[in-house]
Amino acid sequence: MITIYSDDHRYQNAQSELIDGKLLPPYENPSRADTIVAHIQQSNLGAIQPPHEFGLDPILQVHDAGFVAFLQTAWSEWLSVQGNHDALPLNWATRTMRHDRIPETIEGKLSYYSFDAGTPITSGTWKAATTSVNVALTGQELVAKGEPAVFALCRPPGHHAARDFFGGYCFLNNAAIAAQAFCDQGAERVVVLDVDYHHGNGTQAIFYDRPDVFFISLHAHPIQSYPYFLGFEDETGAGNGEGYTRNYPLRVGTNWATYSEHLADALQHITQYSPDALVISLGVDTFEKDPISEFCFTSQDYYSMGEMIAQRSQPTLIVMEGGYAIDEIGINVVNFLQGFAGDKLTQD
Ligand code: FKS
Ligand code: ZN
Repeated sequence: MITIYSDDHRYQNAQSELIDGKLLPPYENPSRADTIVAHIQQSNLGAIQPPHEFGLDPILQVHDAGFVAFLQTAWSEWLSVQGNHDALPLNWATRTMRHDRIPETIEGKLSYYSFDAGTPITSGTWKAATTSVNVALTGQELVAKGEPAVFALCRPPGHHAARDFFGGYCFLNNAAIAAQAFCDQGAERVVVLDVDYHHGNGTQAIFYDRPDVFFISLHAHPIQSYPYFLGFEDETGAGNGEGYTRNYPLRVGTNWATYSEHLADALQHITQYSPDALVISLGVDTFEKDPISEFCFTSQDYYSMGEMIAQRSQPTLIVMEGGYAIDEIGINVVNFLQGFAGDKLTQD
């Protein structure tokens, strides 16, 4: 299986992350992708290729133009007002407040265009986020040209980013942009299967009222876990998209035995839909030792998961999302990819 990767992910390298009431060294840091690519190099998985540039057009098929313009200039505006430290929002328009006025100042725009305070914008954020999109789109192009499966080693991740807001370490929604590219190239039905620990609220919202992209997600129950306000079972799509969103919220402590039963159900729905292409939002933060998550997968479970999903045999783009147990992140991703490719386990 071909991997698409660029060192430019290292441009997203924040000083700290606001989490659990503390400013800590970021969990979402460059060593994540560096470790994954090192493990792929040591495995027999296949070639690693660089992305190429796709420009803003495919991004603007999914994201709001004002939001994209904001992301592009946010750092330089912040730098001139606040100085050379990471930019973070501090407040949001919640119940009874207005959502129809876009502030003029950078502090206000950060608030308007975000949904959490754990996603720092840095000097390199735009470079890293657009490279991450190019990684996904380069993979998408190879799949569209006939590669059965490609791994897009995206960083920063994307699935929490919606049409016009960032958050959850995500700025641009790599998986959604790739799914949209399949549609724009003539695919009639695309599935996004999201197996990250956290609900992919951004991807769901982007495609919620559309029947041509079916979003299916297994994740920690939003009543217990981030992002809290989307990903419940009764969210099934709207308008023409009714029936083309499916959520499997699972309780904290879920292991592979329980998870795989729900995954089997999800895969049946995928088969019935008969998609032209499959995009997998792959997070390995379902791992038992993940520092910010509470499912109980073992490293071997990722091989089983890859194997199980591969049985559908649709053209597949695998897009990297979360996973924070640095010591095992490479093993877990390679295990999934080898399970998917039907390769022999080289490491466990
Ligand atoms: C824990 C609070 C955790 C932030 C969680 C962000 C998760 C990001 C991710 C992605 F794939 F996008 F990277 N707050 N007490 O893993 O879903
Ligand atoms: Zn996650």
